[in-house]
Amino acid sequence: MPALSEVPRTHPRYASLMTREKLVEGVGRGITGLNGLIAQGRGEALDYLIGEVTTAPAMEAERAAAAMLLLAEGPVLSVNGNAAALVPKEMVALANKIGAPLEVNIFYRTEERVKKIADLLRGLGAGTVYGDEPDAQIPGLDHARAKAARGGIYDADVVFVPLEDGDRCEALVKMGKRVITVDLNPLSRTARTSTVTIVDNVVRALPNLISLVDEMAGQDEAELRRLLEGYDNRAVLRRSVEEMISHLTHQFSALDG
Ligand code: PTJ
Repeated sequence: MPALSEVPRTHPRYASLMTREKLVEGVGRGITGLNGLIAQGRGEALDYLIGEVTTAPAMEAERAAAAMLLLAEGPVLSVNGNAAALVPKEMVALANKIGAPLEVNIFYRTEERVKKIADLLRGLGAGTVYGDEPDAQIPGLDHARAKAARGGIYDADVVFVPLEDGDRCEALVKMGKRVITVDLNPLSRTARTSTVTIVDNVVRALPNLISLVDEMAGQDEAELRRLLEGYDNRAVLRRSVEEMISHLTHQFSALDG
Protein backbone atom coordinates (compact mmCIF):
# COMPACT_ATOMS: atom_id res chain seq x y z
CA MET A 1 0.00 0.00 0.00
CA PRO A 2 1.42 3.45 -0.81
CA ALA A 3 2.24 5.81 2.07
CA LEU A 4 -0.67 8.08 2.94
CA SER A 5 0.91 11.09 1.25
CA GLU A 6 0.98 9.08 -1.97
CA VAL A 7 -2.73 8.24 -1.87
CA PRO A 8 -4.45 10.78 -4.13
CA ARG A 9 -7.42 12.60 -2.58
CA THR A 10 -9.46 11.52 -5.58
CA HIS A 11 -8.98 7.85 -4.69
CA PRO A 12 -12.50 6.42 -4.20
CA ARG A 13 -11.46 4.89 -0.88
CA TYR A 14 -9.43 7.89 0.35
CA ALA A 15 -11.43 8.43 3.57
CA SER A 16 -11.28 4.75 4.44
CA LEU A 17 -7.53 4.55 3.72
CA MET A 18 -6.94 7.66 5.87
CA THR A 19 -8.82 6.04 8.74
CA ARG A 20 -6.73 2.88 8.45
CA GLU A 21 -3.56 4.90 8.34
CA LYS A 22 -4.49 6.76 11.54
CA LEU A 23 -4.92 3.44 13.34
CA VAL A 24 -1.63 2.06 12.03
CA GLU A 25 0.00 5.29 13.20
CA GLY A 26 -1.76 4.89 16.57
CA VAL A 27 -0.22 1.44 16.95
CA GLY A 28 3.20 2.85 16.04
CA ARG A 29 2.86 5.56 18.70
CA GLY A 30 1.84 3.03 21.35
CA ILE A 31 -1.67 4.52 21.66
CA THR A 32 -3.71 1.86 19.89
CA GLY A 33 -3.54 -1.86 20.67
CA LEU A 34 -2.94 -4.39 17.91
CA ASN A 35 -6.46 -5.68 18.54
CA GLY A 36 -7.65 -2.22 17.54
CA LEU A 37 -6.70 -3.01 13.94
CA ILE A 38 -8.86 -6.13 13.98
CA ALA A 39 -11.77 -4.19 15.48
CA GLN A 40 -11.41 -1.55 12.75
CA GLY A 41 -11.47 -4.26 10.04
CA ARG A 42 -14.75 -5.54 11.43
CA GLY A 43 -16.05 -1.99 11.62
CA GLU A 44 -15.10 -1.30 7.98
CA ALA A 45 -17.04 -4.35 6.77
CA LEU A 46 -20.13 -3.24 8.71
CA ASP A 47 -19.73 0.35 7.54
CA TYR A 48 -19.79 -0.91 3.97
CA LEU A 49 -23.18 -2.48 4.70
CA ILE A 50 -24.70 0.90 5.59
CA GLY A 51 -23.11 2.58 2.57
CA GLU A 52 -20.45 4.43 4.64
CA VAL A 53 -22.89 7.24 5.46
CA THR A 54 -24.74 8.42 8.56
CA THR A 55 -28.14 6.80 8.18
CA ALA A 56 -31.42 8.31 9.40
CA PRO A 57 -31.56 6.03 12.49
CA ALA A 58 -27.93 6.89 13.30
CA MET A 59 -28.77 10.59 13.11
CA GLU A 60 -31.75 10.02 15.41
CA ALA A 61 -29.48 8.26 17.93
CA GLU A 62 -26.94 11.08 17.64
CA ARG A 63 -29.67 13.64 18.38
CA ALA A 64 -30.78 11.62 21.45
CA ALA A 65 -27.14 11.30 22.57
CA ALA A 66 -26.62 15.06 22.28
CA ALA A 67 -29.78 15.67 24.35
CA MET A 68 -28.66 13.14 26.97
CA LEU A 69 -25.20 14.71 27.24
CA LEU A 70 -26.68 18.21 27.56
CA LEU A 71 -29.12 17.09 30.27
CA ALA A 72 -26.60 14.98 32.21
CA GLU A 73 -25.50 16.11 35.67
CA GLY A 74 -22.10 14.42 35.53
CA PRO A 75 -21.32 13.14 32.04
CA VAL A 76 -17.96 11.49 31.30
CA LEU A 77 -16.41 10.67 27.93
CA SER A 78 -14.44 7.43 27.84
CA VAL A 79 -11.50 7.13 25.45
CA ASN A 80 -9.89 3.88 24.27
CA GLY A 81 -7.03 3.19 21.88
CA ASN A 82 -9.16 3.36 18.74
CA ALA A 83 -10.93 6.59 19.66
CA ALA A 84 -7.55 8.10 20.62
CA ALA A 85 -6.20 7.32 17.15
CA LEU A 86 -9.27 8.28 15.13
CA VAL A 87 -10.99 11.18 16.91
CA PRO A 88 -8.80 12.57 19.71
CA LYS A 89 -9.41 16.26 18.87
CA GLU A 90 -13.13 15.68 18.52
CA MET A 91 -13.35 13.85 21.89
CA VAL A 92 -11.58 16.79 23.56
CA ALA A 93 -13.78 19.34 21.73
CA LEU A 94 -16.98 17.53 22.77
CA ALA A 95 -15.81 17.21 26.38
CA ASN A 96 -14.93 20.91 26.53
CA LYS A 97 -18.25 21.93 24.99
CA ILE A 98 -20.32 20.10 27.60
CA GLY A 99 -17.87 20.69 30.47
CA ALA A 100 -17.22 16.97 30.97
CA PRO A 101 -14.05 15.17 32.00
CA LEU A 102 -12.49 12.50 29.81
CA GLU A 103 -11.39 9.14 31.17
CA VAL A 104 -8.94 6.78 29.50
CA ASN A 105 -10.55 3.38 29.89
CA ILE A 106 -9.00 0.65 27.82
CA PHE A 107 -9.88 -2.99 27.37
CA TYR A 108 -6.38 -4.39 26.83
CA ARG A 109 -4.95 -2.38 29.69
CA THR A 110 -1.30 -1.46 30.04
CA GLU A 111 -0.36 1.48 32.23
CA GLU A 112 2.00 2.74 29.54
CA ARG A 113 -0.74 2.95 26.92
CA VAL A 114 -3.14 4.62 29.37
CA LYS A 115 -0.52 7.26 30.11
CA LYS A 116 0.22 7.89 26.44
CA ILE A 117 -3.47 8.38 25.63
CA ALA A 118 -3.96 10.66 28.67
CA ASP A 119 -0.93 12.75 27.65
CA LEU A 120 -2.22 12.99 24.08
CA LEU A 121 -5.61 14.28 25.29
CA ARG A 122 -3.99 16.77 27.69
CA GLY A 123 -1.76 17.99 24.87
CA LEU A 124 -4.87 18.64 22.78
CA GLY A 125 -6.33 20.94 25.43
CA ALA A 126 -8.43 18.58 27.53
CA GLY A 127 -9.46 19.88 30.97
CA THR A 128 -9.69 16.93 33.36
CA VAL A 129 -8.41 13.57 32.16
CA TYR A 130 -8.89 10.57 34.45
CA GLY A 131 -7.64 7.06 33.95
CA ASP A 132 -3.97 7.01 34.86
CA GLU A 133 -4.67 6.95 38.62
CA PRO A 134 -7.76 4.75 39.03
CA ASP A 135 -9.14 4.64 42.57
CA ALA A 136 -12.33 2.62 42.15
CA GLN A 137 -13.58 -0.66 40.69
CA ILE A 138 -16.61 -1.25 38.49
CA PRO A 139 -18.41 -4.17 40.16
CA GLY A 140 -18.67 -7.46 38.25
CA LEU A 141 -15.53 -7.13 36.10
CA ASP A 142 -12.06 -8.62 36.49
CA HIS A 143 -9.42 -6.42 38.09
CA ALA A 144 -7.74 -4.70 35.09
CA ARG A 145 -11.00 -4.08 33.24
CA ALA A 146 -12.80 -2.85 36.34
CA LYS A 147 -10.44 0.07 36.97
CA ALA A 148 -12.20 3.43 37.06
CA ALA A 149 -11.87 6.83 38.66
CA ARG A 150 -13.99 8.54 41.29
CA GLY A 151 -15.15 11.84 39.82
CA GLY A 152 -14.91 10.13 36.43
CA ILE A 153 -16.72 7.09 35.07
CA TYR A 154 -17.32 5.62 38.56
CA ASP A 155 -19.48 8.57 39.61
CA ALA A 156 -20.92 9.60 36.22
CA ASP A 157 -24.65 9.49 35.49
CA VAL A 158 -24.08 9.40 31.71
CA VAL A 159 -21.06 7.69 30.12
CA PHE A 160 -20.17 8.09 26.45
CA VAL A 161 -18.13 5.02 25.45
CA PRO A 162 -17.42 4.63 21.74
CA LEU A 163 -16.47 1.05 20.68
CA GLU A 164 -17.11 -0.54 24.06
CA ASP A 165 -16.88 -4.16 25.10
CA GLY A 166 -20.18 -5.92 25.94
CA ASP A 167 -19.25 -6.95 29.49
CA ARG A 168 -18.16 -3.50 30.52
CA CYS A 169 -21.19 -1.90 28.93
CA GLU A 170 -23.45 -4.27 30.88
CA ALA A 171 -21.56 -3.56 34.12
CA LEU A 172 -21.98 0.20 33.67
CA VAL A 173 -25.70 -0.17 32.99
CA LYS A 174 -26.01 -2.39 36.10
CA MET A 175 -24.47 0.46 38.11
CA GLY A 176 -27.47 2.56 37.04
CA LYS A 177 -25.63 4.64 34.47
CA ARG A 178 -27.02 5.69 31.13
CA VAL A 179 -24.60 4.55 28.43
CA ILE A 180 -24.18 6.07 24.99
CA THR A 181 -22.08 4.06 22.57
CA VAL A 182 -20.92 4.21 18.96
CA ASP A 183 -20.86 0.75 17.41
CA LEU A 184 -21.19 -0.18 13.74
CA ASN A 185 -22.55 -3.57 14.77
CA PRO A 186 -26.24 -3.07 15.62
CA LEU A 187 -26.44 -6.66 16.91
CA SER A 188 -23.50 -6.58 19.33
CA ARG A 189 -24.15 -7.01 23.06
CA THR A 190 -22.90 -3.45 23.58
CA ALA A 191 -25.38 -2.16 20.99
CA ARG A 192 -28.25 -4.04 22.60
CA THR A 193 -27.33 -3.13 26.18
CA SER A 194 -26.63 0.60 25.78
CA THR A 195 -29.22 3.26 26.45
CA VAL A 196 -28.41 5.02 23.17
CA THR A 197 -26.57 3.16 20.40
CA ILE A 198 -25.18 5.13 17.49
CA VAL A 199 -24.70 2.74 14.55
CA ASP A 200 -22.25 4.94 12.70
CA ASN A 201 -18.52 5.19 12.11
CA VAL A 202 -16.91 7.03 15.00
CA VAL A 203 -15.18 9.32 12.45
CA ARG A 204 -18.61 10.59 11.31
CA ALA A 205 -20.41 10.32 14.67
CA LEU A 206 -18.10 12.66 16.58
CA PRO A 207 -18.30 15.66 14.21
CA ASN A 208 -22.09 15.13 14.05
CA LEU A 209 -22.34 15.10 17.85
CA ILE A 210 -20.31 18.29 18.14
CA SER A 211 -22.61 20.09 15.65
CA LEU A 212 -25.73 18.75 17.37
CA VAL A 213 -24.55 19.85 20.81
CA ASP A 214 -23.91 23.33 19.38
CA GLU A 215 -27.30 23.40 17.71
CA MET A 216 -29.26 22.01 20.69
CA ALA A 217 -27.49 23.84 23.53
CA GLY A 218 -30.02 26.68 23.20
CA GLN A 219 -33.09 24.42 23.51
CA ASP A 220 -34.89 24.39 26.83
CA GLU A 221 -34.66 21.36 29.11
CA ALA A 222 -38.28 20.35 28.66
CA GLU A 223 -37.78 20.12 24.91
CA LEU A 224 -34.65 17.97 25.33
CA ARG A 225 -36.46 15.72 27.83
CA ARG A 226 -39.38 15.28 25.41
CA LEU A 227 -36.93 14.23 22.69
CA LEU A 228 -35.39 11.62 24.99
CA GLU A 229 -38.76 10.32 26.18
CA GLY A 230 -39.74 9.66 22.57
CA TYR A 231 -36.49 7.84 21.80
CA ASP A 232 -36.67 4.05 21.37
CA ASN A 233 -33.22 2.42 21.10
CA ARG A 234 -34.58 -1.01 20.10
CA ALA A 235 -36.51 0.56 17.21
CA VAL A 236 -33.40 2.48 16.14
CA LEU A 237 -31.37 -0.76 16.15
CA ARG A 238 -34.02 -2.54 14.07
CA ARG A 239 -34.04 0.32 11.58
CA SER A 240 -30.22 0.22 11.41
CA VAL A 241 -30.38 -3.46 10.44
CA GLU A 242 -33.05 -2.60 7.85
CA GLU A 243 -30.71 0.06 6.42
CA MET A 244 -28.09 -2.65 5.93
CA ILE A 245 -30.56 -5.02 4.27
CA SER A 246 -31.87 -2.29 1.98
CA HIS A 247 -28.37 -1.13 1.00
CA LEU A 248 -27.33 -4.70 0.24
CA THR A 249 -30.51 -5.33 -1.75
CA HIS A 250 -29.83 -2.21 -3.79
CA GLN A 251 -26.21 -3.25 -4.44
CA PHE A 252 -27.39 -6.75 -5.31
CA SER A 253 -29.90 -5.41 -7.87
CA ALA A 254 -27.15 -3.25 -9.37
CA LEU A 255 -25.24 -6.43 -10.24
CA ASP A 256 -27.86 -7.05 -12.92
CA GLY A 257 -27.65 -3.54 -14.33
O1 PTJ B 1 -7.88 0.31 23.24
P1 PTJ B 1 -8.58 -0.85 23.89
O2 PTJ B 1 -7.64 -1.78 24.58
O3 PTJ B 1 -9.69 -0.41 24.80
O4 PTJ B 1 -9.26 -1.73 22.74
C1 PTJ B 1 -10.25 -1.16 21.90
C2 PTJ B 1 -10.95 -2.26 21.06
C3 PTJ B 1 -11.88 -1.56 20.08
C4 PTJ B 1 -9.90 -3.06 20.31
C5 PTJ B 1 -11.71 -3.19 22.03
O5 PTJ B 1 -12.64 -2.45 22.77
C6 PTJ B 1 -12.40 -4.31 21.29
O6 PTJ B 1 -11.89 -5.40 21.11
O7 PTJ B 1 -13.60 -4.01 20.83
P2 PTJ B 1 -14.53 -5.05 20.05
O8 PTJ B 1 -15.14 -6.00 21.03
O9 PTJ B 1 -13.84 -5.57 18.86
O10 PTJ B 1 -15.72 -4.12 19.59
C7 PTJ B 1 -15.53 -3.07 18.80
C8 PTJ B 1 -16.87 -2.79 18.11
O11 PTJ B 1 -16.71 -1.54 17.51
C9 PTJ B 1 -17.21 -3.81 17.01
O12 PTJ B 1 -18.58 -4.09 17.03
C10 PTJ B 1 -16.85 -3.07 15.73
O13 PTJ B 1 -17.70 -3.41 14.66
C11 PTJ B 1 -17.06 -1.62 16.13
N1 PTJ B 1 -16.20 -0.69 15.40
C12 PTJ B 1 -14.95 -0.90 14.93
N2 PTJ B 1 -14.47 0.18 14.31
C13 PTJ B 1 -15.43 1.12 14.42
C14 PTJ B 1 -16.54 0.57 15.12
N3 PTJ B 1 -17.65 1.27 15.38
C15 PTJ B 1 -17.68 2.56 14.96
N4 PTJ B 1 -16.66 3.15 14.30
C16 PTJ B 1 -15.53 2.48 14.01
N5 PTJ B 1 -14.53 3.08 13.35
